[in-house]
Amino acid sequence: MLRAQCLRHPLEECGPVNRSAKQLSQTAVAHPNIALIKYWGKADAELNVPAVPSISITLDALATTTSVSFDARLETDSISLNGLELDADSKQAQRIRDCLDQLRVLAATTCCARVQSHNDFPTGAGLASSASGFAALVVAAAAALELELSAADASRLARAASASAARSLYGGFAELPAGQPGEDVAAKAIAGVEHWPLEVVIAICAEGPKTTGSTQGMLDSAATSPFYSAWIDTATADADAARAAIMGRDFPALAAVAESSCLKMHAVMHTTRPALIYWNAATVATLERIRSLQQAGMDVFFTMDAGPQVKAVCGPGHGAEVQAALATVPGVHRVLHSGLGGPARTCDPCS
Ligand code: 2P0
Repeated sequence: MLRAQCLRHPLEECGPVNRSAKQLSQTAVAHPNIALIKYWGKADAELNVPAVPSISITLDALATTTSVSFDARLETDSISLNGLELDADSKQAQRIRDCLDQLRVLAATTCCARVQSHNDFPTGAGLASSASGFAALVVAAAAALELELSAADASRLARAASASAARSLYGGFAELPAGQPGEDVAAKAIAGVEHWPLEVVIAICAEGPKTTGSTQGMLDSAATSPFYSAWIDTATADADAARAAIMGRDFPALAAVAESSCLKMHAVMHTTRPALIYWNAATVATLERIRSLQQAGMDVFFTMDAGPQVKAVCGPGHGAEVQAALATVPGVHRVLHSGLGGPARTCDPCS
């Protein structure tokens, strides 16, 4: 990995030699995405290349807003998340610095940055905060450095930091292909929000951060789950079926393949050693309630990630009824309702 570690600059120049701004700042907003076909497993752990294709929808009701200022007077990168300064030695801070380093190489600068990021939803609880976080970071930092990156280039940089972030560069429906070791893959758009305005209801089944992060969890799964090879072998067919269902707006077909992808991933998680069990009692009760809604003819299906929250994907216009039904499930703390969101973008002012 190329590095351009940050330095304090005596001449207070921040950027390529043809610019002399003391401070370059931009703010960006990005939304989390929910995978309908799940990413779990790496073809290349160092370059963070996924071993399976994944397909997602981007949510409009949740957002990360990130401001990045490259400042010649700084001696180190300074990073705050939800108003708290990150410990410079933490893995999270290192991951953010690595991502900034990639952008510094492209801009031929070694200036340090001040990063201030805020999520308007629970962080690290299976609501894809790393996806929206790294998408917003890449877009804000690239704009601050006046880099004109294509969405695919920004997606590649976000993927190197956190693979699910590659998908949050796009609104609506997005796909991140599987790659070979060393392959610098990017996500791409499949369809926009207007193609099929699905709704998502999120049942918050626990508020705290998760016990095992996805990055370590999926490495453990590859090393220990006897189901991992079957997971890899069936992923491409699942992605093909989901893509066709999305293009044809075939809700039952999408529901069948998305629930299967989710449950296969959790079967791999459950058979990992040590076992990755992200569900709690409210998670299971919510699944049962969604099954009842399906039996009553409602267009709804479930998906779950590396956390206890259940995401109910609903046909257009069905979200409010599903929200009311899930709000009364025992153990559910609260219920969020979202439409599909737009791409990661710069914003000034950001509401
Ligand atoms: C997904 N997850 O497709 C799956 C489903 C969690 C379960 O993408 O190691 O935080 O940073 O690439 O992106 C979470 O994985 O992992 C994830 P890294 P990331 O949404």
